[in-house]
Amino acid sequence: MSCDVALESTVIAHGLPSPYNLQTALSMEDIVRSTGSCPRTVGIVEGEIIVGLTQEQIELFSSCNKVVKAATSEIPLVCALKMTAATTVSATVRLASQAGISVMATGGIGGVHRDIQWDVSQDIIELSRTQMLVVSSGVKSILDMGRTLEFLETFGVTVVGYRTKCFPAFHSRQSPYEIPFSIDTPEEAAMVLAKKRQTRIPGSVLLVNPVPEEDEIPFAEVEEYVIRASDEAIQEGVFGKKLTPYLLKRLNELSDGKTLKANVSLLKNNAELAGRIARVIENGS
Ligand code: PSU
Ligand code: MN
Repeated sequence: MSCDVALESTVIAHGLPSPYNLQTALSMEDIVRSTGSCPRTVGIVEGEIIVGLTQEQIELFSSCNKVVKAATSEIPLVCALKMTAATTVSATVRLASQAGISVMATGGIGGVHRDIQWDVSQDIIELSRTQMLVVSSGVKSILDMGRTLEFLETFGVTVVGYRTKCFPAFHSRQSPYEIPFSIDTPEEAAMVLAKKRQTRIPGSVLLVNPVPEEDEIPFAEVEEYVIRASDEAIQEGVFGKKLTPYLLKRLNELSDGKTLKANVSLLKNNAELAGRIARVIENGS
């Protein structure tokens, strides 16, 4: 088994502002390397699927405003039309799995949005059908966490906390939601994935790893920003693919950069844990 760790490119192209996007993407790769694993950032360049973007390609994703955002369902379209697309968690999980990779690191997965309009991310559907271990800091705080957790349950995604029994809320370590199961080591994480494979249960293991303490923002504070930003999105008629990038940008402005700092910190922390888990898997758990 390879000790590759897949990384997504939507967070580079549409999630983080420049120059933090490029810096973070490259540091995540370095951190994965420092654990002895091999980073493979996934993206689609002029219609070609790349599992392991070069530094130049990562630079392109972080600076070019023609990069579209592709979920799994859009992979055939952007390939046929020879477009350049950043892959979301759903597309990354699918493409990385097809390339034989079993571990991925991201910030937060998509889920059920809070607004009145029905908006549920393909991430959950993909996690229900592709076997992968995905390290994230929960779901994005801009989402409806309760409903997202119910959706994860309905779709049979195995959710487990890393040294926590509280479902982390991305920018915060705490939330009102509990997780019944938690593990403490990369070895246990690898074992959970191995058991999911042995029992032939489709879908992923979502390992939720709270943001490092020094960079967390209290839950109630983030809630305030999210409520305000969501109201503004409704007023300005922002929805669909543009909603997540819009809200992340507004949160950063409202929090005076604190949400960005937390976002970068948790991405690096997740890359490290994913790298350590991939090493354990490679060594044959
Ligand atoms: N979390 C972040 N920033 C992001 C994303 C998640 O902090 O940019 C991206 C991921 O790629 C995720 C996607 O898969 O947002 C979900 O988008 P949507 O809600 O449109 O499905
Ligand atoms: Mn959506």
